[in-house]
Amino acid sequence: MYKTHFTSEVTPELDGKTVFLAGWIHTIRDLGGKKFILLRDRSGLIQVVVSKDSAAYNSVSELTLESTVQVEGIVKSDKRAPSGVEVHALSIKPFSIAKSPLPLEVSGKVESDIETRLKERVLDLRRVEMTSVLNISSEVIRSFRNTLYSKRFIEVFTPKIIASATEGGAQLFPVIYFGREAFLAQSPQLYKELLAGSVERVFEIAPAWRAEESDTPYHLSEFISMDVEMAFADYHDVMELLEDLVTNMIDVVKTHCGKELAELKHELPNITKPFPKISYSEALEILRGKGFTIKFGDDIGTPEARILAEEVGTPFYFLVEWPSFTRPFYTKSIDSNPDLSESFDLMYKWIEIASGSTRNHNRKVLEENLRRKGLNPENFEFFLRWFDYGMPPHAGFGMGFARLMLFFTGLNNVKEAIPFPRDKKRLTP
Ligand code: AMO
Repeated sequence: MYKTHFTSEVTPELDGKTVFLAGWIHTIRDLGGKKFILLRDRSGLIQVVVSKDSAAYNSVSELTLESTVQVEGIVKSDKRAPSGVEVHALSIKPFSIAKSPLPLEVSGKVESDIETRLKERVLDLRRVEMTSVLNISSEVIRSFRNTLYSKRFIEVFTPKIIASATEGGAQLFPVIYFGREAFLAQSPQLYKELLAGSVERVFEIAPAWRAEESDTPYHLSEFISMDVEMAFADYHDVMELLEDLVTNMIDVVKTHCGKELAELKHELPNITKPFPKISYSEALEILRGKGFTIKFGDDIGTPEARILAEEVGTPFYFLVEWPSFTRPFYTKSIDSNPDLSESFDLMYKWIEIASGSTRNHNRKVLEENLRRKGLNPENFEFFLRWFDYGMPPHAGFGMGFARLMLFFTGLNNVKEAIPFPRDKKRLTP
């Protein structure tokens, strides 16, 4: 056992007790014959005092910033210490002495650009800000799972090596599968639908791959997709579910991550349900009123979404009922107006963080939609044949985890929000 406590667990009540701590040398100062070490672990920092007459004193001289050590020491409650408590070292055992100087400063404010930070990522992840981002990420995922479990969803896993495109063909990564062409999944779409056709309510948190050519603050070539699929439900039902998921996450992060939000100097706004809904057609009207030339079927890009976000005035809103031909083949059209679909995007300001729809559960219509998109229904037989055997009406959505984290952390770039981003030019670390 290397440690008896995390540094955050060392409280004044432990005064006089011996503890074993393990972590990294955050800073060292030499003051009047005593050395003061700030020892860091994932939970925070604690001051370790090493006096000249202690056995630990000699081992301190070789310690560099970011070296890993075990400290055995006695807890002393002391109002002058940064956390009201400090540890007087009995012995310090180094595990790994870090090279000096460091390629990236871990303590203090980092002025490095994002390229350097991603290159020196493991040091960057040790910074208090990035540790906060990772802690918040974990709480967001925990909340997502808990809300879904409470609504009788089960967590599933779908194949990531697949035979055909689901979201439109251009962005697939091919792989060679025993001499045959296959692809990395862009989405669990078809498999989550089939699972909902068996067990009604499923979710998956898993990577998805898109060969994204463009380098934007919102695109990764590998991203974590939070997918939900629900039988006997339509797009209104899953939008309501999405509202519950997001507002519960906000409550959880506010309750459990106060320290992390403070480290990031980020405040979460109060969000109320339901989120505003703007139909695609209304959005066109608003944008035309603001001088945009935009016709039915055009995408709503970032400049347009910025205007809409301003108009709505709340961080989250839904853009609903997109033109049918702009959505994937599995999307259901509105019965009374087939040019439009039962679909939505959840927007955080100008960023699309989730998209979903009611799905089509009629085989004939699915085949027609595939043909209309220039795709061969025969290649989708592995999916379509199950629509002959009692597919329920169903709906669902996919949410981009890194984009969602922009809201929870106040960061501006998805590459900062996840530990090891993949993009066109980045395959390591
Ligand atoms: P869509 O293609 O809109 O829908 O993707 C769903 C969500 O995934 C996120 N996302 C990305 N995040 C980072 N980098 C990318 N390159 C990237 N591409 C997408 C976005 C987006 O809203 N099968 C449907 C979902 C469904 O209908 O259930 C789908 O994949 O936040």
